[in-house]
Amino acid sequence: MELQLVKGDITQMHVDAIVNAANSGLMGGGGVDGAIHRAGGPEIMNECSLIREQEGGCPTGEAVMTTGGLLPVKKLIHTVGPIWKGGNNGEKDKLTACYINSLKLAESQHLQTIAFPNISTGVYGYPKEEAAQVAINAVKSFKSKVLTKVVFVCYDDENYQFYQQFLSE
Ligand code: AR6
Repeated sequence: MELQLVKGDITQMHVDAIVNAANSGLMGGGGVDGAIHRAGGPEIMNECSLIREQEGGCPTGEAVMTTGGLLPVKKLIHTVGPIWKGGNNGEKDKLTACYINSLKLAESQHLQTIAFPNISTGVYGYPKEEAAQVAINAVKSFKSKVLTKVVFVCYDDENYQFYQQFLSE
């Protein structure tokens, strides 16, 4: 499984699956969630609403799947990162679970390439340096015979620099 680092907008990625940093109501919002819904069109929200009706949304740390709407991907994986509350409230385990559960879901659908944003490092306030370490460790610990490539897509310079540093170590 190759690990790749890209600086830019995740909606431009040509991969089998893009991961969205959603909220547990799957209601859409700002940040990467807003960008994905804008680029992917209203069909994605229709599918999210259905999941909300049938399953009550998506708990923190878990992941659900929709189609990619107008995006050039096979699937969208919506995962819900933890809101940072100081670090002693299970944030690290929940953020790890976001990455692992997204990878498991991708694998279950025989998807080979997947792109992640920097989950929880925007409005949810997870410190970027720590979040980068959690993300990289989680992905490296996941041994897959199906997935061939995992792309970390960093939108801001700060995240990009932490990923560059930790991926080269
Ligand atoms: N492509 C890739 N990364 C992006 C993009 C983009 N187009 N736009 C922003 N980012 P956030 P969270 C980065 O706030 O902290 C939403 O309203 C950004 O630089 O999107 O998990 C949801 O609905 C940041 O590093 O997600 C939830 O309510 C990273 O995406 C809530 O925010 C994550 O920032 C989730 O908060």
